Amino acid sequence: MALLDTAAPAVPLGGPDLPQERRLVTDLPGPRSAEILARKADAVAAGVGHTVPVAAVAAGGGVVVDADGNSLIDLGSGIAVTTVGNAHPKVAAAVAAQAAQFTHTCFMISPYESYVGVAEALNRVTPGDFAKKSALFNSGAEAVENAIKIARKHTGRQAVVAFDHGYHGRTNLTMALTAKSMPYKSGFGPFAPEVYRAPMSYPFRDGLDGREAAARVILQLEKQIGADNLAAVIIEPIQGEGGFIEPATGFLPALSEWATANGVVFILDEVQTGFARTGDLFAANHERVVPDLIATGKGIAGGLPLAAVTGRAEIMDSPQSGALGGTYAGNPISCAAALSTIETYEKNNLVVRAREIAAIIDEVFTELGASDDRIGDIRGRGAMKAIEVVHPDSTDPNPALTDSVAKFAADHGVVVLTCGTYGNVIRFLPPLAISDELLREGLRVVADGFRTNAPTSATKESQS
Ligand code: PLZ
Repeated sequence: MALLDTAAPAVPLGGPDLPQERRLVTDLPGPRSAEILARKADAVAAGVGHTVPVAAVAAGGGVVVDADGNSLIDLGSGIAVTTVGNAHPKVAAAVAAQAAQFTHTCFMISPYESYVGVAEALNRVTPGDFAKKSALFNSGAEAVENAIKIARKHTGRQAVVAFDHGYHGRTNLTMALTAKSMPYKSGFGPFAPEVYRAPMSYPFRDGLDGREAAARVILQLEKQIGADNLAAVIIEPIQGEGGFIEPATGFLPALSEWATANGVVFILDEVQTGFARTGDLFAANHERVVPDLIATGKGIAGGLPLAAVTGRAEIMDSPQSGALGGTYAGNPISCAAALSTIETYEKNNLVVRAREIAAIIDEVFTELGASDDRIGDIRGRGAMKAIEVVHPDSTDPNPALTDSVAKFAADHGVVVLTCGTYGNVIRFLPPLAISDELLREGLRVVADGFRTNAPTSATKESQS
């Protein structure tokens, strides 16, 4: 009721025509957001957290606008989802048109063309020059689960290997694949059996080159599981929730070669890295790694829920008819959104935009990193970059400073996300629709967060 009182700011339409500015008209949260968040606390289960204390009413380009009329710079894209830009006009139009046509039939009851079109597009744009097939699902976790199901059916084997720091979802099997206990797994066992964990290549912390790190993994797989028992290896080419860990060059190709030589299905989880995010359409392309199966989601449909498994036709066809699917899997509205989203990546050559964004992030943080020894590592590719925050003159994780900087950014109208096993990584996932100016402004606020939180003894000589 209070939301309708006369002081309510007019709710703007989203999309790129929103004023592209950081504008705070209240402290955060403002009164309307505070009221909605109070209702959330009463009505929504405590397990469903939130990062920024604002209630969104519109978003587009590089901003999120809240219920009080505050306009925040978006450096998170709703966790790497609105890569083409929030409420992108082509996506919004495709959604509206499809919603007016039909909203659902269930693809398993009466199929429709847009699902087939999305499968054809995925078969064409994913890595690998061979016959492929796809199946669509509702979420990244569901895609990952199905990739494992397909690999097990194809190989007749059960064991699956995932990696330290890996994140694959919140369902039972994907919790088992996910490394981090708090908050994702704690109290939710027992977890799915026959899931094994191998050491990730983490150059900042292990000092190994790609071949050495792969040899360490392979020895473990051969000795502890046995290749003959192993259905699949699943890995994120750059880890997302685990800390934007980019394995050393050569690690992924070596694992992929070993898997192929041993009849193990090599699965890339590109739910977070996929669709132009890393400056390639898929992160696998960077080292020309070709997975047998690839799981995609997030950026696939401009914000509509959709995910997919795509891969070698003979593997994808292993499960019997009726074995894959779901009531909503490949919903027609999501498929319409995906078709215009994928077309936008290709027509607008958005991989190039992701690389431009990387250059700006590098410019700002290489300078800051040179003068602040709490910035341990700057890594990632394209519009998927991160800073690992440490205690001065060490590699000891510094989650307290990480949280302070993220809070400073939010208080000053910039949405940034944190991640990492040790909670000490600030990640940047801006929409590719953000302007250079807004990106620079957002990054400057984050940099100010480091300066504001700097005990003078903790920083090197300031340059300016
Ligand atoms: N695989 C690599 O990054 C989702 C999770 C946010 P869903 N990452 C964001 C949270 O706290 O729930 C993700 C991912 C990778 C799988 C998933 C799971 O995708 O669409 O969230 O199920």
